Amino acid sequence: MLVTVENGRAVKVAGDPDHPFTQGFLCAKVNRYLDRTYHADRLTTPLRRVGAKGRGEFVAISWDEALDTIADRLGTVARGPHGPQAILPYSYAGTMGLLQGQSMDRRFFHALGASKLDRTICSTAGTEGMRMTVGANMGADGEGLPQSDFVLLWGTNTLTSNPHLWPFVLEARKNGAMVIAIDPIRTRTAEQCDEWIPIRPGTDAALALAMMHVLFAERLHDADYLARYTLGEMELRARVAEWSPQRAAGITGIPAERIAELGRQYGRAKAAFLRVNYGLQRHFGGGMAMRTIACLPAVTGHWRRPGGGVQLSTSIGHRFNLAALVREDLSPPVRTINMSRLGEALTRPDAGVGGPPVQAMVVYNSNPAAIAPDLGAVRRGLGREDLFTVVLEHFQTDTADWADIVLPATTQLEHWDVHLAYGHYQATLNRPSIAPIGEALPNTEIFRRLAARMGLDDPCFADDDLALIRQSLDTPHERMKGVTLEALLARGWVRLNVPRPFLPYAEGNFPTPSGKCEFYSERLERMGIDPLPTYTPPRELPETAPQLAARFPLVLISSPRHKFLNSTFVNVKALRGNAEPECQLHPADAAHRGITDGMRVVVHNDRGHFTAVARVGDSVREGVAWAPSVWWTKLAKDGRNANDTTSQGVTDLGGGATFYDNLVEVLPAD
Ligand SMILES: Nc1nc2c(c(=O)[nH]1)N[C@H]1C(S)=C(S)[C@@H](COP(=O)(O)OP(=O)(O)OC[C@H]3O[C@@H](n4cnc5c(=O)[nH]c(N)nc54)[C@H](O)[C@@H]3O)O[C@H]1N2
Ligand SMILES: Nc1nc2c(c(=O)[nH]1)N[C@H]1C(S)=C(S)[C@@H](COP(=O)(O)OP(=O)(O)OC[C@H]3O[C@@H](n4cnc5c(=O)[nH]c(N)nc54)[C@H](O)[C@@H]3O)O[C@H]1N2
Ligand SMILES: [Mo]
Repeated sequence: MLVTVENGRAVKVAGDPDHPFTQGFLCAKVNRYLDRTYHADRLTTPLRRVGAKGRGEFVAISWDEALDTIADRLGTVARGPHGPQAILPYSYAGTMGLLQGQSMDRRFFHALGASKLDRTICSTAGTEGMRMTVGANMGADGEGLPQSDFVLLWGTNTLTSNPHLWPFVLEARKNGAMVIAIDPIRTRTAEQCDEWIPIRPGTDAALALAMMHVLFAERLHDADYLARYTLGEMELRARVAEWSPQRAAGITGIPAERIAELGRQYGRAKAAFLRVNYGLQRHFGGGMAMRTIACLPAVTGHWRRPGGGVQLSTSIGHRFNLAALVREDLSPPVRTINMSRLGEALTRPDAGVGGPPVQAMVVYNSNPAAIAPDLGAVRRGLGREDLFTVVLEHFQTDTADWADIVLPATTQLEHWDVHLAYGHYQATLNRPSIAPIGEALPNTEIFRRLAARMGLDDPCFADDDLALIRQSLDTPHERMKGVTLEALLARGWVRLNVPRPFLPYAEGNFPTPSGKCEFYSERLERMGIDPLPTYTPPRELPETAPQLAARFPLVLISSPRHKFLNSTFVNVKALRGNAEPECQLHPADAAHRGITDGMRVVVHNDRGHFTAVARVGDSVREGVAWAPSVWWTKLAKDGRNANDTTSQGVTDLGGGATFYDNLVEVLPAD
């Protein structure tokens, strides 16, 4: 992102035309980054709560008073009967910068002996799925996509959540590739594809198994690649023999003919690109689904060629020295709390979390009162009078309303950072372009000052932000060769030391225990999980939970609204417009509930409810409802959002959140 500054004020943000992947344009949201940075509601001073919890009534205080209050209270908790593990950090994706998201903050909590947080809310199921099959969450290079002859956009709303990939998709299509979307929703992406395959939610593994059935049955496999670079071919063949297209049709809702043809199209292609994204792993069987899909390119040998393979992420390709940043060695052995079960951790510590109750929580880069599942439980927890809550924020969010102390943080225009990428192989420097707004401070500086206040005297707390950047780059890893501060300062980004396009598994080299693509996984076997690819159904589908489905027959998917970034940008008027929370329904589902387009509806299940405006059309599969998310609850008429209905259940692998494994009923609000 290039920022133009005049007299100390940023006046324009634009994409960098020289960047090989983002190619000179910004997404719909970040285009409005100035509206957000200079928003009249930016927090400019520390605040102390004066009203009841959750009311959002605060007065301005000085940094000294704020930091003294926090140090005093955290110190009291740490020295108390439950010890420092009663303190919980809570952070995720508000910024994904390594400095502002995982450096001083982690050092601070580690040295304090606070509980650790398992950051599962987005990607751990898929990450583990990839790890079990190919060894790491590192896949095909999007810059090779133009050379692909068959593109499957599988559980990804590319035009919304990954728009920079789109020009590469268009180039592949210009070169003759067919582009197909596999999604329960006809998203704006699916609309632009050659075909939309409306799959039943959470059933992707069944589709992938049947595709492999066809590949072997019709001899479309690459025998040489299989022999050299894979483990468990015979076992896989036996497994997929059970998965005829007819069987998968009954599960996925896709006609058997279409499944068989998809297997053939895939097998005849020379370099099929599977862009899988995180949508399809937000179901109970998400880890196994990802693992199963990741087997496909090894069956056909597509990893050999540019444009071939599967991409869930490129993040593990980046090898910053995270160990030096987070300094886990400073931490004593402590318990870990799964962030996807925050409601339970705050309200029912004995019910599974174990260890002492959470008495203090420090939230930064996250808005759990909007984005965490089962918001009813989360709000009950945040409302506890005995819980001390600190929130570092740009804005008075849903979560900040529950805080005891709110601290104003800087935005990306105001601080230093470095970033890995999860869709390409360039490392990025974020340099500040303007002075902080008001009294805002970078997260790094806030934790540095807190560490000093609390007497944490390890020399690492004296590192300034540039020192942190140098430490993050100080690594002997081959792929980071050339990624230096000097090179980053010169251009803003540096391509990792990998060929273009990068073909990570062209000649095997899978970072698994066996060094091969593991169709058969001993690691899974040891975990008591099926060692072979299989279909693990969602928890909430009519066939798995018939009694629940009788009362709540629709699967609710609450994936991002085009102009929101999770809960970021929701308060930017230029992006929200006059919109209200919506719920899209298939005409057949709407008709027999007496729902018409524009009608106010209640979406509910046993966990909770929220209201929305109904949108009726055939852009969702029958039996599926779509609530574009993630709304600030305080900007909705009823003070709720889709996460009032989502569950704290976690995935088969990685303990991930299951936002889309969610049965609901939708009724007219009246
Ligand atoms: N504009 C915008 N961009 C974003 C974000 C944002 O909030 N807004 N968030 C960022 C973040 S943190 C992330 S993790 C990514 C998320 O972006 P993606 O990884 O693309 O994930 P989702 O948007 O959750 O879901 C993608 C698609 O999967 C579909 N889907 C849901 N369940 C299933 C299923 O069982 N099978 C299949 N085949 N499809 C399914 C959904 O309908 C949706 O269209 O985007 C990033 N980019
Ligand atoms: N129903 C439903 N729930 C979801 C999702 C969904 O699709 N549907 N998506 C899930 C996913 S994939 C993710 S990743 C999570 C994301 O959820 P979160 O991790 O909470 O991410 P955001 O909502 O984008 O940002 C949270 C806050 O971080 C603040 N922030 C940004 N930069 C900084 C900074 O430098 N310092 C400080 N102190 N604060 C900063 C922003 O102002 C924002 O209010 O939500 C999950 N929840
Ligand atoms: Mo995410």
